Amino acid sequence: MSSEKVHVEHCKGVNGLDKVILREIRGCSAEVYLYGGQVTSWKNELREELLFLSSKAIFKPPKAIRGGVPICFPQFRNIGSLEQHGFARNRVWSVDPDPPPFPSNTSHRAFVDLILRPSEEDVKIWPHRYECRLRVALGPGGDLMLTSRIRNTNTDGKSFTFTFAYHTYFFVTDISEVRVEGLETLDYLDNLKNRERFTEQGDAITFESEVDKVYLGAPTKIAILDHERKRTFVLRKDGLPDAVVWNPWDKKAKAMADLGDDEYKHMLCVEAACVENPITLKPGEEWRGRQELSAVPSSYCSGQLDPRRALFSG
Ligand code: TA6
Repeated sequence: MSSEKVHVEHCKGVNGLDKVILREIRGCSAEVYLYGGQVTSWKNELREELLFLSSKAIFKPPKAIRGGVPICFPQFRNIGSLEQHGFARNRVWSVDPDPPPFPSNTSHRAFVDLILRPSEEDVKIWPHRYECRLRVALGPGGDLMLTSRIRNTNTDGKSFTFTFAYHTYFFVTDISEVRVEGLETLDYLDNLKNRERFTEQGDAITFESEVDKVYLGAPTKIAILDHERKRTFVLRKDGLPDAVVWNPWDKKAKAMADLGDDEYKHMLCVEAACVENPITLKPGEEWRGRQELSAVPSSYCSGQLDPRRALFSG
């Protein structure tokens, strides 16, 4: 197999949908479907799956794939007239043949550049033209980087405003043994209480019932500790000031056709997002947002994050 193929393989996935497999020499991998521009798998060098993907996920347009990292654009939640979380995750993206050079060109070899432009149908439901680019890159150490660039390409001089989220589903061993660090004392909007604003208490967040909160002005680094597996996920974000935390718990899980009744126990959504202050772009302007995920042994992270690693040191 050519070295290029080792790192990037274009193939068919579920229901014959196009997907790209990214591999690194040490055995870690990631998979992204052109449908939705959606990462559906991220494995470490032991081939352990680190993202949650519902056993009942529907790989068939127009339903979004339940799990991995759905892209919420041009809106997060149904603020506007569009369906919840916008339509980017319900569209087939293309491989970007000629991406503009990335500001921080990484030395990674396992990456793919995707692009989504509106169809004439899309323009009818959201009257704007844009280029929504996504680079999915797998670092040599197994880190998963998602970088989005959204450019306003309106020719009518009109600006547009959007909200955005990487709706990341982490796989956890047992949700009742999971802690999230980094969101303490922040203000949040509680989607279970009509988006009312509250302030989080002073210690790590734990889970014993449905949670659906948008934390405002969240730090660049958030840790998700899977106590059972002695594994900590570290989410680093840039250009995405907020963080959504969601678990449907038992009742909501039962009501979701594309989620197993008990699967809420093995998932937690922590989503780098821009919700509170929507982004406005004039024609020609571009926005960039990034999230980097890593999975490390929990012994390294018990209450504080690794101060040695600067955000996006690359
Ligand atoms: O991110 C949390 C949330 O907005 C929840 O309110 C819940 O609706 C979840 O997203 C899943 O939404 P979806 O449209 O993917 O079923």
